[in-house]
Amino acid sequence: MTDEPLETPALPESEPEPVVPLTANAPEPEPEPVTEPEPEPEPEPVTEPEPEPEPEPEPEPEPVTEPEPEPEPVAEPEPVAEPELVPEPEPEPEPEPELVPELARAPEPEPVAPRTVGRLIADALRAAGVDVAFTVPGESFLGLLEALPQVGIRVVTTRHEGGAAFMAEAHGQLTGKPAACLATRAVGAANLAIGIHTARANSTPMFALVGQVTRPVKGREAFQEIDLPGSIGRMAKWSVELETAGRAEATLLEATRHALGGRPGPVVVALPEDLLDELVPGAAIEAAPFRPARIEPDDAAVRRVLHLLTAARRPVILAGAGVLRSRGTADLVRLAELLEVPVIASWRRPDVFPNDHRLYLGMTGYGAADTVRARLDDADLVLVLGARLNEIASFGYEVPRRDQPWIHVDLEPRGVGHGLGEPSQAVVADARTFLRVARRRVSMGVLAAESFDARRAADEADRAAYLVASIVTDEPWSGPGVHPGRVIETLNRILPPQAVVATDAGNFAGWAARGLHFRRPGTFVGPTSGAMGYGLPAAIAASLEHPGRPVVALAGDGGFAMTMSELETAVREHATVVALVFDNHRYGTIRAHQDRRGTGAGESTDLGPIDFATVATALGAHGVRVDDDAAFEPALVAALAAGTTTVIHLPIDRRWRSVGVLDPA
Ligand SMILES: Cc1ncc(C[n+]2csc(CCOP(=O)(O)OP(=O)(O)O)c2C)c(N)n1
Ligand SMILES: [Mg+2]
Repeated sequence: MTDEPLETPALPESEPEPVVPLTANAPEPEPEPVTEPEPEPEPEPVTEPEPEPEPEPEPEPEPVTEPEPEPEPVAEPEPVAEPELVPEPEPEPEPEPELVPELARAPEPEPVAPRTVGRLIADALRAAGVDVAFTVPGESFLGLLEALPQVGIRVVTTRHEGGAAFMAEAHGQLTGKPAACLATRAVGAANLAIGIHTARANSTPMFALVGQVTRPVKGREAFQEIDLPGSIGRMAKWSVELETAGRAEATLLEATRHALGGRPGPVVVALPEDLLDELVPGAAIEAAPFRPARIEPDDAAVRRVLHLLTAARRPVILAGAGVLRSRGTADLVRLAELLEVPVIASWRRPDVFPNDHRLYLGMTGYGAADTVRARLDDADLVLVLGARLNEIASFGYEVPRRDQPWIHVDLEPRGVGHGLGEPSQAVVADARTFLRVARRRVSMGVLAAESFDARRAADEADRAAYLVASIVTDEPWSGPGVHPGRVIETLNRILPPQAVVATDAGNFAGWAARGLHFRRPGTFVGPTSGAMGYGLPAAIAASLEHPGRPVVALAGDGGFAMTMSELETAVREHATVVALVFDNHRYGTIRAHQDRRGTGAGESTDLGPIDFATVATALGAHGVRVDDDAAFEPALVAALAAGTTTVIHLPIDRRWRSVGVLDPA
């Protein structure tokens, strides 16, 4: 329902052949305004086919009814012997659905005058692009809950507010459009907290709406009363408690601006119960649909970035969520090709660049192939594009090194004070606008064939080394249980390119981080907060957003058990998720930390068995246990075809410590 016609790139067809590098004397192009095309009408929803497992994903049949099909943006690696100075002819860049202008097109609800504050808030949410809300209901916000369906917002009831918040976060991460999660007073708010933190870490727009005690009892230690803005509100990007009906409209507009504007994030709005049923007198001020600005970079800054990039010997681009949110992947692919600069994905953003592209060199963070850090260390320039450089993504704030030249292009570039050295250049821009301006500039450059050829040869060698380092199947091991790497290899073979994967947190995720391949943007969701319990709810949200697409959740036994009651939500809402539970009967990540410390191994990290297949069937889903590698593929194929939610329980040899590390004991 959010997928839209794809935008054509700004570059003219007759663009001069790409040339590298730019020189200081490169002709000045006429500045072209980077204006977004007017939003087009939303297409009719497209019914997607039932997922059909594709045993042979290559060559890919283009799924005809899939709204995002597009040619793979990049051809297969070219023969090394070909002394091409210029990359292959420019394909139509992968068109990507515009996500934000849609906000301006949300169907206007019928005006109601007078309307309740609850209805006014529902109208404001709808105008902000919210089309789904996740909740455990409470008596404190019924006046809002009842109004949501009236304005066309789907309400999904969950089993725990943590699940609701994770689902809203995943929806926002996947689509760029905010979802809402609703909870009651202190108790519901406390349960929402993990999702608010996750949305903050992921820069995901989200509305967390929390019912508050009535105004007459406020401050009197009322039932489930806490200072909401002062507690969970402080985990959010912005928070507020509504005090009067007269302020409701302006406050919701302000909340929208904070959720979507600049670096997006979650907002918490506390709603006194008695306020929601008050009538708002007179004609309502029409909520101005909010559309985050495309922030165009300073032209001189872009030129300087390009000069630095082309003058460097071993540059690399580190790309993050900003590229995904601005739908800039196709532009990134083209710029990388034009400049022959390889791309590394920031942690938990593996879908930011097609992983089968010859210039893709892996993902940072937990589970990274050894070559990833080595290549970044070897770079004489790192262009950090739309990535926040958090602790995990930056290998403990060691990439970029303090003595390493780097450039930060971001809506809110990092200043000093985050443990990183100062960037050589900081550019305030959204990733896609930056990439488009840069691409136009590059087309004006002057060719230096030697430099281009040298880069291409180095890139081919780097790619070959990365491919070897990202193999996750080659340990000599024969059981018991399944080999996590072989599970990943099977997923690579079976899942079609439009499949969405959601991951939980834990050591099991290392195999996927290193070995699972993504070919299209918008096909992965994960918590950069490292929050356990995320995988299943996130997958449910993805399946509700993309009905008919294969959606796979990856989780450990610890994380899955935290939110597995949401299986009933999945069944009730007709989500079709395939949940893989990697079961080692322990909090394996923490056990690995204990082993590294050399003390207290096993203390508090051992868990008892859970029969996850039986749990699944008890909650109305399908469940199957797979005890060896041979049984996994048929189980996966059957689950993808089942048209319902299925849990595949995968017992894991407890000797696995983490990806590639098998305990000899
Ligand atoms: C909500 C939450 N609580 C605690 C942690 C700390 N933690 C990180 S990984 C982990 C264990 C994960 O266990 P499991 O899901 O079984 O995956 P495994 O590491 O065994 O593969 C824990 C407890 C966390 N990240 N999130
Ligand atoms: Mg475990």
